[in-house]
Amino acid sequence: MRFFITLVAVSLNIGCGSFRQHRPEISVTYQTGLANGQPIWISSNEELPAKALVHATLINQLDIAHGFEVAGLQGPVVLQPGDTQLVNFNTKGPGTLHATCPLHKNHKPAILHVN
Ligand SMILES: [Cu+2]
Repeated sequence: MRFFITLVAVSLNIGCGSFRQHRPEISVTYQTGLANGQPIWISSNEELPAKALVHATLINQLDIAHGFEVAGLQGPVVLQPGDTQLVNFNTKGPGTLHATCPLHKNHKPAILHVN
C-alpha cells in the first residue's frame, strides 16, 4: 500500500514537471507612504521575478484616496482612505516598472526592478 501511494505521488510530480511550465508566483505588499509630503507606494519587495504572477496587496493608510497602476500590466484601481485591495498582474521580461497613481500623475512612481 505504501509503495502504491509513493508511486502515485511520483507520477503526479513527473507529469506536472514534464508537461506544464509553472509560472513563478510572488506575493508583494504595497503600502502608501509620503515622500516629500506627496503620496507614494512603498513596496515590500522592489525586486520582482520576470514572467511571474504577482499577487499584490495594496494598503492605503493615508487619509486621502490613492490609485495604483503598472502601465501595460495592471489597470488603474483607486483605493479610498483605509482600503485594502488585492490585484494580480504578470511581469514580462527583465526591466524596470513604475507603479504610478492615476489620481496624482505628477507624483513620484515606485520603481520595481524585474529580473
Ligand atoms: Cu495618488
